[in-house]
Amino acid sequence: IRIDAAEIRIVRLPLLTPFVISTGTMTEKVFPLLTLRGEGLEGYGEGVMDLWPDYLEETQAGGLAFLREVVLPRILGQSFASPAELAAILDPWRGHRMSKAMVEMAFWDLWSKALNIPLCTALGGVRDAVQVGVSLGIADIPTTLERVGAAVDAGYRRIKLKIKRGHDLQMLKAVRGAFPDTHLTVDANTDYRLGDLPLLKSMDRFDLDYIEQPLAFDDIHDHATVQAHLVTAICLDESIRSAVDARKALVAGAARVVNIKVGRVGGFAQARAIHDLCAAFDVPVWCGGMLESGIGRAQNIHLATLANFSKPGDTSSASRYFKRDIIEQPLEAESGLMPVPKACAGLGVTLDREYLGTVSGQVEEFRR
Ligand code: OSB
Ligand code: MG
Repeated sequence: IRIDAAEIRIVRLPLLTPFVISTGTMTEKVFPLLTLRGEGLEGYGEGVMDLWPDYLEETQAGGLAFLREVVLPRILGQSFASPAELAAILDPWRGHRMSKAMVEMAFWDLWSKALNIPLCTALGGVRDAVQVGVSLGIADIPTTLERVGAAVDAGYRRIKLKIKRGHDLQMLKAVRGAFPDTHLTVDANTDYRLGDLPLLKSMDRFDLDYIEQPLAFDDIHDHATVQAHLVTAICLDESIRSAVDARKALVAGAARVVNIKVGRVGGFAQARAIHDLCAAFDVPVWCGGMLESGIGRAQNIHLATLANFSKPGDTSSASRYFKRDIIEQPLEAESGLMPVPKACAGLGVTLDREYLGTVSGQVEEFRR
């Protein structure tokens, strides 16, 4: 496939309700969308980097400079027979996994469209719908109880509660008390320290499926120490950027569950390598999310069709976050199952160009 042209646009989607996590509050989703053109087709890749380094280090400014000045000049006008051939251009460069993922994912979309097969088929997926839960932002206890009830009634398969220091045990006591049989998890987005071990241990009594990323974004070692003292599984998110990270974490016993975000780890090949490695360790994985638009959500859903995605992921209905999406197909879950979009080959979704135009800022075109 020859890559003839590329486009990068910045998209701003207002969120229906502010999303609060331990590191901050999001009121709108601002993300870069990459289009690769070739063979008369288009492939899309949504970037998950934020404006500022508040989840991981990568920023939109840095990542997009890397794409504009380093990656695009090396791939425009070039032909690649497979995603692996394209990855060889990206591999030598340090970090920038989120921007690398944009290119790699857009090429997988283009490649599977050229083969006229769904992306999940190209990836080796085994199911037509994926299990999903919800991720609930930090709120007061009555609001949280109401949100949990609504999500349980809607059929979601697990409820993930965002926590931070000072907003944990009381809230968990209230939610577990009201919902004794619901699959519950918590996500601290790195807010705790090794010294919080007694507090983390006291979460064992809430029968959580796992505690997601309690410690620092770049830590594996201290998570292993904490995991050794807990009955509850630790799930790593921020700390796993590659299959090498995953190997170190699993060998060290730092996690018994892994959250895979394709946009965080550099693309589908790396996501699949982490998935396969976890399967070899008998560690279940699930597909995380970054409040993506329909393009990013479609990427996540296709990935989650791989066999070892045995726990419900975060790709809940788009209508929970946005009044209107930039794609034409509604990505809505039913009874906790999100169908794999297949309106066309590849990602299986089409852009709502009219709406996309109204929510796009800067649009840059690149050709050789
Ligand atoms: O840690 O999983 C996370 C959203 C933004 C940044 C980090 C995280 C999240 C979520 C959102 O939990 C899940 C979703 O996309 O619905
Ligand atoms: Mg997380």
